[in-house]
Amino acid sequence: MKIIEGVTLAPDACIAIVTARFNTFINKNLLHGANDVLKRIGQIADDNITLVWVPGAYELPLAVKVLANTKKYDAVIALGAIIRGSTPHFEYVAGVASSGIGSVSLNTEVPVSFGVLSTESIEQAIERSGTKFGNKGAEAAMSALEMINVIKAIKS
Ligand code: INI
Repeated sequence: MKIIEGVTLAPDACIAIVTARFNTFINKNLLHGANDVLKRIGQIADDNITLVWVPGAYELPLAVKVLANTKKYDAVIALGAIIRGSTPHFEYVAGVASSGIGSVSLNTEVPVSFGVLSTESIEQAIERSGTKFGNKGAEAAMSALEMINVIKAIKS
């Protein structure tokens, strides 16, 4: 049996990270987690990482799509935090972000990682951005590293 499994070392990879500015105090910790994993585990040089800031999670899919279509990046990582308020706005932003980001990956065949938190409260977002429950940005970076190698192995 031939088994394809991605490793997480990708020293020659070029990565784009798109980060939403909305809820920056959470997102900067997601970004820190993603960067740490790319450099320390992926062994990716700082020069091979491009960071793009967008206004909010709603804008993530378009930036991710344009980056993926350049074919300059082996993976794109989307980071953001959508925190429920007292109106339905949360649902609209979360829906567009998750379906939009997901469809870019399928349409371009460029691995795209979803490091976007959707939480009921600020506390839940803090817990998932480098405290009690890990760091969604770090998780997304690990997935990107693995998927780069899985897709490369499938295509080779
Ligand atoms: N953007 C977020 O990234 N997170 C949120 O929690 C959020 N909420 O709840 O409003 C949010 N809204 C802004 C949105 O992403 C767009 O930037 C804005 O609507 C302009 O298009």
